[in-house]
Amino acid sequence: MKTENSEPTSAPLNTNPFNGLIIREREPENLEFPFSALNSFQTPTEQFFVRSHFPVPAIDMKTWRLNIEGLVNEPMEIEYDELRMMPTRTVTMALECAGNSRIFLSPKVTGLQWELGAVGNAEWTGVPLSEILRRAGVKPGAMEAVLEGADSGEIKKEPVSPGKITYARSLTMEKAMSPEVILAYQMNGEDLTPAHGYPVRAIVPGHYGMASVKWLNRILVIDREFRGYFQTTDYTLWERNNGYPIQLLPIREIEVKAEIARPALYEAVPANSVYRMFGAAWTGESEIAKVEISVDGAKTWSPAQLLGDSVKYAWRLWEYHWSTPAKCGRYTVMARATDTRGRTQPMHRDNHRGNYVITHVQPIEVEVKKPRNAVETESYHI
Ligand SMILES: Nc1nc2c(c(=O)[nH]1)N[C@H]1C(S)=C(S)[C@@H](COP(=O)(O)O)O[C@H]1N2
Ligand SMILES: [Mo]
Repeated sequence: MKTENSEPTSAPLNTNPFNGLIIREREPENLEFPFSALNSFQTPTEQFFVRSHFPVPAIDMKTWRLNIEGLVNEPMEIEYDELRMMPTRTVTMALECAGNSRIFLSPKVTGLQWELGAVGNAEWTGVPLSEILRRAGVKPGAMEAVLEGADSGEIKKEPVSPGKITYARSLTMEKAMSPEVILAYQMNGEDLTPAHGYPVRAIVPGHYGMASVKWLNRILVIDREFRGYFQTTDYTLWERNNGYPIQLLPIREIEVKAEIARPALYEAVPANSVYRMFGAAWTGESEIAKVEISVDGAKTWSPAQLLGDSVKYAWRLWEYHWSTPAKCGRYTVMARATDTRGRTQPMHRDNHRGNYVITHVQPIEVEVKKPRNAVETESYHI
């Protein structure tokens, strides 16, 4: 077996050489990973998607401090050098934006029109948040820890913000104290880049990307539910009972999902040959149990092979050798993941999810064609 950072068993054959990112928005910069270029367990930093609501904040490292305040015995100001001397932990985590795959929704919904690539899997190193909270001493009655970034601005598109706001999200005390939640200063073994939150960002494994606050400069412990814009006005879902909305809740945990990197949408696939389908699957507080493939419009499903070892919170690469039909034409392929808690991706979109948490099985249409040399041979005989 292989270690968590090794490459898949067999090297992908039909690798897309494209190495850059797709622009979804110029300012603030929002960039997508071209998912069909997926080629490794760990997403290289330069290919990791970027999701920012405001411009990258200017940070002066001479005056930068991480402030721990609120319901704590000892409020603290931690300098960057101090933080780097504290006990460390490294986690590999699939970070997916809650709006990933939005472009597939019909009718179209508002928000950045992400395809498959608002997700990446990187190795993050930093200090466990629990370590810092323990040092500060959380007082009885503490309910949530608010993580605040240094970036701010006004959201002028719907839903508009109440004037200028700062990016902030809260964690329940239970999640904040979980050992996997870290304040990361390194990504893939190097210091964070400005786009990914330099000097320090939260990494919240198991939750959608919005929880992993970048450019972190304040942690506020509070005795109630945080009601900030990014978890009341935006990034929320209605909890329902028999279809009736009960209460508006912040989006938190990741749902199980598989994505197909190859074939890409409308890719020309050679007829009557073996095509290596390839992709990744991930889930929330659980692990991937299986990925299944259908090449006949969801009538039958066959197991894909899971590659490497399972690493909790990271994605799992998979492959499937598809014996393509002899008959040319349009075919539909699908991938469906199930996790060890028994949750499986739904076949259809639940519209109550609005413009977030897009995990229903995506049909990918491909064009099965005669291999090029076969076509050439034929025309030679004419
Ligand atoms: N301070 C701050 N943190 C933030 C955001 C932001 O706009 N500001 N965007 C969040 C969202 S919605 C996502 S999906 C992830 C994206 O992280 P990345 O840009 O490193 O991929 O960062 C999260 N943390
Ligand atoms: Mo996001």
